[in-house]
Amino acid sequence: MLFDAELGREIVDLSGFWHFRIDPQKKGEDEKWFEQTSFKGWDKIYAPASWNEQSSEYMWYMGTAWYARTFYASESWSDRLVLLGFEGVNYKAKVWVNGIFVGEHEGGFTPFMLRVENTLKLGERNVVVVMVDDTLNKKTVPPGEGMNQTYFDFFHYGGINREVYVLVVSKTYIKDVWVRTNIKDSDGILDIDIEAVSEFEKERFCKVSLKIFDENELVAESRVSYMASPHTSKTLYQKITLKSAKFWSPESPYLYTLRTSIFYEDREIDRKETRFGIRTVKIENGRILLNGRSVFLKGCARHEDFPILGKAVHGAVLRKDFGLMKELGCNSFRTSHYPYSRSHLDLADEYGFLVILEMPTCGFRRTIERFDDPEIIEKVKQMTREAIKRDRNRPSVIMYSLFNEPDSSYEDFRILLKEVKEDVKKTDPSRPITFVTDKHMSDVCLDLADVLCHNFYFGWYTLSGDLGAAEKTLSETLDEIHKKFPDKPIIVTEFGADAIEGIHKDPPEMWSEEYQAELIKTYWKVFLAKDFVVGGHIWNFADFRVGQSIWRTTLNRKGIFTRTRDPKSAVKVIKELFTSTPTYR
Ligand code: BDP
Repeated sequence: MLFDAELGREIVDLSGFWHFRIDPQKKGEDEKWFEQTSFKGWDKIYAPASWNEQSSEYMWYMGTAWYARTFYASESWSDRLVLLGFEGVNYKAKVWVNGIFVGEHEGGFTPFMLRVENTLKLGERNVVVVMVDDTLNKKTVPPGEGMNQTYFDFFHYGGINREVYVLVVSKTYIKDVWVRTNIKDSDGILDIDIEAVSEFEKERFCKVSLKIFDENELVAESRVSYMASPHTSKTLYQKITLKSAKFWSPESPYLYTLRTSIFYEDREIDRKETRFGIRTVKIENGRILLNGRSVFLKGCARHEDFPILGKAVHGAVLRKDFGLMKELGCNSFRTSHYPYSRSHLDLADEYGFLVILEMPTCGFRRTIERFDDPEIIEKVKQMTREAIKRDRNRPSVIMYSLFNEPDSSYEDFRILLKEVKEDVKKTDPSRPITFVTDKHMSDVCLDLADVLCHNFYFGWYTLSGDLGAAEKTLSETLDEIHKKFPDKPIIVTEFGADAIEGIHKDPPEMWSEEYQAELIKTYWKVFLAKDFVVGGHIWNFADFRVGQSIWRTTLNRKGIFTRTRDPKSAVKVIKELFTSTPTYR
């Protein structure tokens, strides 16, 4: 693992086998397991990957588990800052280096970084210990009460699910780069914020250089100087115009790279690379406009889920999935129901997908949460902020979905939604926001969304087995919503049916491959007949693992592919539907 963004910096990847020990009685902290240097008697587990499917012993384990490993800290790291980066630990993490507590984090799908240089022994092996706690409760995001009592419909995989690494940077370094893009005639207009942190004890006069490369060569550059004060962070702003720029779109996902460097006494002391694409997204007259053209979103909502790996979907699987989506004629997906990994979204930028970035805020029911609870509000804001900060440079991300199927038919949900929306507008005012509803006409929060996103299961959970009635009700419901909000575009963010591979019925019956294909065809026909419907996402791309219940046979089987990506009958039908539906309408 080497993130493009970190090229040019020193990075140590901590992927591999970690010492591992579950702690059902939660005694590890009292017994100071974090001070251990020998891990005899501990098991082994691979990270990044969830612990559950790596051994039958851990399959249904929910609780505290400890990870430990060593890494070598080079002597050349003296007088530098050392950061320990975690891309995603589900759900809570507490971290110690050489027995010293260095920080903690809550939320399984967003990254965090901890400063560790003061605890390191240079020229030696150092021990990092991570205590992970994936216990669900009513105040976790998403909430739940047990492995089989979740308020969300996907398996609760625990552990270090995404990469862990050590990043070594200069004491003056670039913490964040944010590139906003705009288009004026044939030019690309870039508004760039550079957040530079300085931890030197003295003031230092630094120069920052910005170089923009297209796919081949340097196309623009600029410089700015500033005084870096001790222990401060400073945001520098630059505006750059790229003459006759190449714009990003699904059919031509053109990416630029911004190389930001800090120079001190003419020596480059830090460098960060940021990829971006130039494109605009606007909601106007009931349409989603990408670079001024009205787009139609075709695709599947998905999950990060794969046998044995759990919630860590490795590069080979991602490559396979993007290839399949392209073949199907998809141009879009939603990161249901949490922000996907960085490499996942890197591919979306490269393959030209239009992504609705969803937050891990699923299962917000009034019976389990008070929507005005300051603790919940703060948690949701923090996770949302972390996700947006990570992904706001991505051209693929065209919209933020702040919740999936909350209890938005109650007025008090507005409190939470409004607060989060206001916060989002501070972190990134440039993108439309939405939330995904299953409440339809009884939803009292739709006015707060820029785009209306609805999930429909007529013909499955209701009007079961009756596709004629499903078609009629779908059509009438969409018309009713449109009548109430004529200026807002509608995306059907979920529709589908479970199909068990190998079950065939003529005429089509529920659970058969034919019924799934017919239902999708029926819905698609309705969408295309209504110009206010600007997209449809099938639920789901692939079968995915869920908890145990009388509702599911180990998997949610609404995938059009099996869990290991074999096609069901619907795939052929969808290919025809999607390839004959143009991206611009
Ligand atoms: C929707 C949920 C999704 C479920 C799906 C289903 O948003 O998480 O997996 O229903 O029941 O309501 O398959």
